[in-house]
Amino acid sequence: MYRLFNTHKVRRVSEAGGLWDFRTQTESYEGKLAVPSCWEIIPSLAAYKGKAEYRRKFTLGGNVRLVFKGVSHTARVFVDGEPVCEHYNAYTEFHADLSLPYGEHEITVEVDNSYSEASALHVENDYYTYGGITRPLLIEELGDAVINYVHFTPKKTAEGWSASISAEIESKAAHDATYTLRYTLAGKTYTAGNIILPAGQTVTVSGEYNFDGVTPYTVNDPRLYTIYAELCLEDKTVDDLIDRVGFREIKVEGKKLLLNGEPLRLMGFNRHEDFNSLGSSVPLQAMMRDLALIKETGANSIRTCHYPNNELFLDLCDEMGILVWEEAHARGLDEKQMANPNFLPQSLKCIDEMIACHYNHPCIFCWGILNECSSDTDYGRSCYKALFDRILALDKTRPRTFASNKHFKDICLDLEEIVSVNFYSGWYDFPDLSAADKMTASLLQYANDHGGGDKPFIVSEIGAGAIYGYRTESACKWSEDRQAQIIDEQLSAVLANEDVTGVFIWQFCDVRVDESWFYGRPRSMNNKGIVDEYRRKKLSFDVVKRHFCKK
Ligand code: ADA
Repeated sequence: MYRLFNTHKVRRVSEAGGLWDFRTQTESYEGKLAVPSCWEIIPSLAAYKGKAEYRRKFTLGGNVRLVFKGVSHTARVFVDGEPVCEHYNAYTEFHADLSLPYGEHEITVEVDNSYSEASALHVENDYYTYGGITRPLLIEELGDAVINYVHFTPKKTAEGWSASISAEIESKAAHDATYTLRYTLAGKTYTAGNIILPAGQTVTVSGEYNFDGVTPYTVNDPRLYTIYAELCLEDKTVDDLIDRVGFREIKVEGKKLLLNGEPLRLMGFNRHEDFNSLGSSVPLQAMMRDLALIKETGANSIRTCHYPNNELFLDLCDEMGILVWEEAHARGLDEKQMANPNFLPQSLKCIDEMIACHYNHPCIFCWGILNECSSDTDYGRSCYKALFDRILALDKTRPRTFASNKHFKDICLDLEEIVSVNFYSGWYDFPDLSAADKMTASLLQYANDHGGGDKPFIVSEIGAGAIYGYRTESACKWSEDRQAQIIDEQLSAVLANEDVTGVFIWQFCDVRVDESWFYGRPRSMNNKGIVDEYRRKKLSFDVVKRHFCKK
């Protein structure tokens, strides 16, 4: 399952999941492997870093699109031995378009999860880069023309709602043709007019449309509408695309973050895609488990630290009215790592792919970049600016932010619409400012004086570690008792400050980290979850619930 709804009626789409032939480059393992999954589910591959190859034969023909929802972290795709595409980054979708004679064809996917100079974003880190075809793989049968995407931008008007809708249409034909594009939404059909599509070209079509009698999307009533786009030749629908949208506007007004004019107070968690022995290939039922627990705490928001998430998870957040800070991939890169010549191109491509595919999700309220990277240096600032500029070029409707740990040395707060800071008073104690209330006030003051004034201020990470099951009267560090105490003090201080627009606890669940992080990461895990990797609640779970549910 790749979405909570069918994305096509006319275009034939099949999931190329199931068992593929699989072998590692070192030949330490040869056999079958499930797609999607992480190869770490095979005991002997639990710590495998390297290349592996997937192979499977399919009977195909005509214009075919292979859609990879996520391969971790580098993929090279071959059909009948011929290279057809390659892609870097585990967390964004890519596709390969083929024109094949009908018959049996062999698809080979070479996957690499090792670290090297070629990989600027997947590096040794405080989360684990798993290996494999970790998200769904689709085979789509195309006609002569394809709707690549439909982007829906709702706008509040005096009468109700309007929206601009833009669609990208790609020709797969050797001849020019003229099509009609139409949208059906909320029981009405809108014709976007005739589209002249030159052979082999791609065109973008935009228009403004009014919608009356629609219900807005809010946290308490997350009303979703299906938009059905059809590309027609004469009166025959030759391609289509189904997506879901919400009538909602996100605005920043001084320190307020507004959803349809109503101020938001975000209370939530940082959540890595990591479900104990399944790794980053988290199935729907496990996503539901996480969201049920998150909802139980009274949280209303999730930060997808530190990369774009599986679209199925975003569909669930849309349905549940859980607001999402989605983030382009990067964590804790210093200036030297940001100077890797692959860093900027890989970061820009991640932003392009993230926004192209996730633009319509009403749950996404902001785009984040470059968590705790080098926002205290001139070169670092030039990178932040380049990435923020790219986001603005692709989406003018959502605020932009980044989670900073540079505190009183940050020189990038003027580049964003929301100021976000990470600190761990009581865990990673800071000299003189160990108390969360003093730290919050000082960081607010610094933001006001350094380009971040009159903007929403989010505490994007705060928390402490605890080993599940370790409880002791001494409440020493790593005990659940101490984690509960620290988070209690942190949330009391942060939520008492009216200038704080939101708080995200670090983190929802314990996750695996690279072994080079073992020092300070017992079990080679990041143990700051309020549940462990098996989603077993720690003492801090009820502390968070008490704060988040406080009226
Ligand atoms: C940082 C970082 C997180 C995690 C956290 C921690 O704030 O953004 O990814 O590493 O620290 O657990 O220390």
